[in-house]
Amino acid sequence: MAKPLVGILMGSDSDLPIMQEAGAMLREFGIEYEMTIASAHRTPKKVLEYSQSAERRGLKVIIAGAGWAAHLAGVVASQTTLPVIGVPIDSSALKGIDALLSTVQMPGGIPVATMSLGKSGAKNAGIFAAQIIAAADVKVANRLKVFKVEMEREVEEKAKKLTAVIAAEPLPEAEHVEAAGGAKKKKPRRRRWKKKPGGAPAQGQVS
Ligand code: C2R
Repeated sequence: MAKPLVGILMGSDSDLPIMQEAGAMLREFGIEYEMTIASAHRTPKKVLEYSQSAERRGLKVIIAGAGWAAHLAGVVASQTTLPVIGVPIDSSALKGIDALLSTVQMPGGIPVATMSLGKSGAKNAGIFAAQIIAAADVKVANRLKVFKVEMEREVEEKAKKLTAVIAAEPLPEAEHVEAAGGAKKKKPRRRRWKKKPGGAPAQGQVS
């Protein structure tokens, strides 16, 4: 088996249902990866060891996902020059706004490429890692191109289906007209009462 090129870290096993989306994308592009749990808060020594040895072990990109006060990606980025992709996870009572801000708001000098919250963020992290690797790997670059074309085709198929559904099902307004026996009848216009000429002037009116 080839050496892993991407390391996926997560702060807790509770992050796995989200972070496995990143792994799924890497598999789609044929990129070897490794996955483990490490926490800057709970296992700081492991995080330091992992990020300091990552480049030596052949990793090209690190993806770090964490919820709550998510310091994991930032701490990893402080220990390596490899690109670090952060995935904020919406696992807290604040629905991830805490993780988003603590992942994205890195001080100058220590960048973390922060993805969107949750599953789509983890999926994008996998794609983004593949894009970094594709800069020096034609095979991965070609797979990414195919992925984009397929995505476009899927959306076009959905659009065609939607057009067919709309054509087959009349809109509620049209149904209403049909049920009434044809075209909708116009409501008769109410005539406005006109004052007779020479009638009593209204109160306050100057004659
Ligand atoms: P538990 O479910 O284990 O209580 O973890 C994890 O990523 C998880 O989303 C709750 C949340 O704590 C997060 N966590 C961090 C870090 N370590 C764990 N944000 C860290 O180092 O930043």
